Amino acid sequence: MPEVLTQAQIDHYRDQGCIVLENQIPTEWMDKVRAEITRFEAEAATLTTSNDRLDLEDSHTAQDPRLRRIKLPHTISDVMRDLMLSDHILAPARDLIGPNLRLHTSKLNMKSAGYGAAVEWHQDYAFYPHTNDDILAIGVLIDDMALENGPLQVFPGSHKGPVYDHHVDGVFAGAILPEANGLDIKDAVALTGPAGSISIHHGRALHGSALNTSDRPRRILFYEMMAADAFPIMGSMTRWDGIADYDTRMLCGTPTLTPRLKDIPIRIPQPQPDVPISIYEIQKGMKKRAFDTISVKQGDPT
Ligand SMILES: O=C(O)CCC(=O)C(=O)O
Repeated sequence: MPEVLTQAQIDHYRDQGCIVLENQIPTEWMDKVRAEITRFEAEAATLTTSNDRLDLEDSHTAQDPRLRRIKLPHTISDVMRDLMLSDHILAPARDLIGPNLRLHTSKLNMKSAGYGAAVEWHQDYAFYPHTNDDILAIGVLIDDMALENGPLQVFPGSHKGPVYDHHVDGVFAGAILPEANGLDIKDAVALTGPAGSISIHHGRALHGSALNTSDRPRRILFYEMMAADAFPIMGSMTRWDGIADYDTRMLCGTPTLTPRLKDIPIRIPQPQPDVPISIYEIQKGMKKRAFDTISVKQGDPT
């Protein structure tokens, strides 16, 4: 029996590779998360370059601080760790990929009003291929998400298709151009909804997001996780410091030493570019970018 999702929601996710669940996170939680963001923004104002906690926009200056990502927030914020471990996040994940869950990573992507960076089209699975694809990302919508402030966009059904070649000139660039792969951007849907909603996208779903051209922020707190029996394939960008460290990332359930294998397409994200490990830096390897002008249609939020 599912814990929180209806069978219709589970079927929708399995068919589309994405779903928005509106108003999942109580206001008290959202207030605490926003207070934490304010704390990190104050820290960003003291920096001139990105560090291992905070990733700054290229246009960041001390006078005009511009934070684009809080890295691994669950390791530097008790609030964001506790939210990650709560049933608000884990119960829907368990309904979709089972009781034994391991964290892959967390990040809080900020698109500030008027300039927030685009994220080019990619599949998370292209960055971290595993032995099976019971892999998903839960996004906590910190702000109301509409077409103009750069919501996540997904090609529905793409999680059942190929793993696209995210290389440029033989080097992993962490992105693809939809039109060069026979995809029409008009088919993408935007995962919009009120603050406090969560989005869920499948690890193989092709997704990206445009610049924030609005006068309000767009912030999403992502928790990316997988079934505990999905093990990284050699060459995956998954951090691996041995099994003991790996098992500290268990979110719930029990770990295993027996990977489950699924017959799915795999492409190794190697060789890596000689840049910091950040999707924004890796995607600079693209010679052409998709997110200059784009129109999207509203996704089905059910
Ligand atoms: O923040 C976004 O809109 C997209 C984030 C994403 O896909 C990523 O960081 O891998």
